[in-house]
Amino acid sequence: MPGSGGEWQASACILCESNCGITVQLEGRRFAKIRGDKDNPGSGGYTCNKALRLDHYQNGGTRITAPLRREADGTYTEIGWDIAITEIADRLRTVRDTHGGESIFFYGGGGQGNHLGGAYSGALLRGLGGRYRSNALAQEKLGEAWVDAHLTGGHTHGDFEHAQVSVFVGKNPWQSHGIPRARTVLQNIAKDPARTMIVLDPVRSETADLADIHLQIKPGTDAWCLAAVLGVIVQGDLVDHEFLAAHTVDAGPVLAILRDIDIAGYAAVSGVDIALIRRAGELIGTAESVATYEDLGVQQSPNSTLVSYLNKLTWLITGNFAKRGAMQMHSWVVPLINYSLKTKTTPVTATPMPGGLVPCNAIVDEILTDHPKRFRAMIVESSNPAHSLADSQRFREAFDSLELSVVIDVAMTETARRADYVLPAASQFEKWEATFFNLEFPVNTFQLRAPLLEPLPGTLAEPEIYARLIRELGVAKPRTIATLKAALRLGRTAYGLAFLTLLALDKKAAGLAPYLLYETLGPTLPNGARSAAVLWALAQRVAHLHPRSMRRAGHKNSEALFTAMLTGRSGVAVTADELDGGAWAYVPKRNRPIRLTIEPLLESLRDLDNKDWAHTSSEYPFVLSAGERRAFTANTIFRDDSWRRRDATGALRISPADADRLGIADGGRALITTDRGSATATVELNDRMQDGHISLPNGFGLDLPGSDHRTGVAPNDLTDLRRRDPYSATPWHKHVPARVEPLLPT
Ligand SMILES: Nc1nc2c(c(=O)[nH]1)N[C@H]1C(S)=C(S)[C@@H](COP(=O)(O)OP(=O)(O)OC[C@H]3O[C@@H](n4cnc5c(=O)[nH]c(N)nc54)[C@H](O)[C@@H]3O)O[C@H]1N2
Ligand SMILES: Nc1nc2c(c(=O)[nH]1)N[C@H]1C(S)=C(S)[C@@H](COP(=O)(O)OP(=O)(O)OC[C@H]3O[C@@H](n4cnc5c(=O)[nH]c(N)nc54)[C@H](O)[C@@H]3O)O[C@H]1N2
Ligand code: SF4
Ligand SMILES: [Mo]
Repeated sequence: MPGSGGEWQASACILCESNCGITVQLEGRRFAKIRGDKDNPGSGGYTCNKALRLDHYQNGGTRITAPLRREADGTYTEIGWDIAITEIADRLRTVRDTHGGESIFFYGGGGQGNHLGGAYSGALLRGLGGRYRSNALAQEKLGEAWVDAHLTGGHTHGDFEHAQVSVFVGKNPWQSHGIPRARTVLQNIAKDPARTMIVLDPVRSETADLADIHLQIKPGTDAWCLAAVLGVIVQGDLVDHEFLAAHTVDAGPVLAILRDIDIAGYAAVSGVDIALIRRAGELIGTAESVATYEDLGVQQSPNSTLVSYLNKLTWLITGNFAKRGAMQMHSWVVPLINYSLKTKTTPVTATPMPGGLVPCNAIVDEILTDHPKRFRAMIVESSNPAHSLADSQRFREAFDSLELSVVIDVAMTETARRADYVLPAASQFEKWEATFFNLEFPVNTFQLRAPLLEPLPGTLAEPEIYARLIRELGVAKPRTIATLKAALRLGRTAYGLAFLTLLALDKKAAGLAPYLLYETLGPTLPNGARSAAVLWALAQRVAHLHPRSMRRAGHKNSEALFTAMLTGRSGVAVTADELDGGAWAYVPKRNRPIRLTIEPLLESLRDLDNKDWAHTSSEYPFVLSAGERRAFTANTIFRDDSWRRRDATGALRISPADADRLGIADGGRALITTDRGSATATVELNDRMQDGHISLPNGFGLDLPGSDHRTGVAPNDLTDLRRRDPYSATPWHKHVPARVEPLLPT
């Protein structure tokens, strides 16, 4: 019985994509004790400092416990679920009938710990005839996804456990993780004299402290620095010609440009000693194995898609793919991004949608316009775009202008506070939950988490919320459901056949598949695990695409895998592969051989000679990184400031020399101004920062109920929608021109 306390129960941390396994001992509804779960096949007992604070998520913030409707005067009225579902369905129907289903836009579908509900959201959107959706990946990973689609045809992940050379490009895994057991892995690399770590970061991050080579570039100059590193590899002929001949085509034009790179000139632009760049290039070019990880430091900075391409070229031209210690591809339980090369565009501004997602920086202009195809309604789930998207002011204007807005969340967030309807979700520890951050190789794991507690009265799990809306909209034929139920009574084999026949005959039913599973298979699953119904189809998908890897992980067929997922409380291995060569099985046919030339990006590479790397001015002389991961940040998942043990105010970090010049003391207050807004922060003198570079943490500046002041700065009060990448429209959150002025103590 959930919530009764006493025994240790398996679950997972929901604060970052590593989703380390935890076990929890309850006292009533409180998390009395939390430990790493040694039985978790992904994390093996590891956690970082943050997992132990999870009670502040479950019990710290103020929950919503009834559906809310916004009235004309801006106040909210609690309404019952039946009324909420009827009214929302009515209004969605009106928008659809007046403007078409494509004017209904879905945002979110999961955060760092909860994707199971999102698996059902697509059924609602497609049931309404909607086509456009997005989430936070569309402000970080779209450039990388576009490059991946051209090169290996899918997501790659480094084997840092074994890599001889590990390279972190704009990534601080000591704080942000992203690789299993990150701190242990980093310390092992640092301890081992035979292994090397290279870090590209303008800040001397905690990861840089452990590195052998810290390429401490000027912010925003990664493209020049990586081009110089590639120049060293090509000009020193450290290229793996055998790999190129066997597995790639079109290397010629790439190598030709790199042969002509002005290494000294580019090193000078990046502000890094040329000797260090040479050493980095030589190490990468001669190592047994190289693994790299690029993240927000470059993906939310100038030239991000080009940098992604250059990063991938470093390991491709040196043959560091599909072997032990190198870059690997992996299975997916369900892909989070679409790696098709056919990029659709948004309806109003015709912005390309790599990965199939509407780029976050395009959303405002898809709403705030009189274009007939504009988005008119928005459903937001498990996300807080009024806080997390660039230029919050503009986003709020856009959101407020919608004909209908619905937010599904556990708390009254910055986004919920402006929605027409707010629907209260059960927390991630009160329902069946999972993430699809299953990105590992050679063993890829998945964990279906059982609820630890009964849902707070008045709340519902997302799959049930979507099901109620779909039922009310009446978009599924009752006969379809009756047929599937009848087939299921004959057994799962008959059910599977009936399902396949249905999908083949009825295109509309295919879009509703998760909902149909929920209504038919769902109620037959043990322990109320109705939300897990969709896993049955996902297990079939794994069995269909990767039968050998699935069997190697110990599952003889899809039913066995489904049962293992349902019953393996600490998680299960889904696929297992050979470290050497196994990853090729995941490269789509169209990407074999790998075509190395991406013409527009080569054009951008050629252009670097003429390009200005600086975006500052006399008015805004600093580069602000708005949203740094620190020891006590976790997006906006905790809505309770007391969870933090340090950096309680979310300090502005600045170099001691800059602070001295400005006359600001440690602990003093400063005014930060950008072309989009200004904010005040407490200042921390920090010798990790180079002169001219300042940083603010992510996740601060929340509007909490019952409090009339914010703690720290909401970073997107300062960021600009228009500063974005030309290919993927990803924002420059890490590169905001800014001014800093001292404030007198008040
Ligand atoms: N503690 C904690 N961990 C988290 C999260 C959290 O909120 N808190 N969030 C999770 C999420 S959603 C994500 S996406 C990941 C992100 O993980 P990371 O990308 O590692 O996080 P950041 O700290 O935003 O940025 C990484 C580094 O980029 C550097 N940087 C800034 N400008 C530049 C530049 O111009 N070039 C280069 N090369 N580097 C630059 C910063 O100094 C910083 O060290 O973290 C996840 N993990
Ligand atoms: N300036 C700047 N902006 C950034 C970044 C940056 O570095 N700088 N980082 C960007 C990145 S990488 C990311 S990933 C985004 C993150 O930003 P968002 O995608 O907006 O996600 P979170 O802040 O993680 O918010 C998660 C939401 O889910 C809610 N929630 C928690 N549990 C549940 C549940 O069980 N059900 C439901 N329905 N809701 C739940 C929480 O209350 C919260 O509102 O921010 C981006 N924005
Ligand atoms: S690494 Fe991420 S998932 Fe693991 S305990 Fe820390 S915050 Fe939680
Ligand atoms: Mo993220």
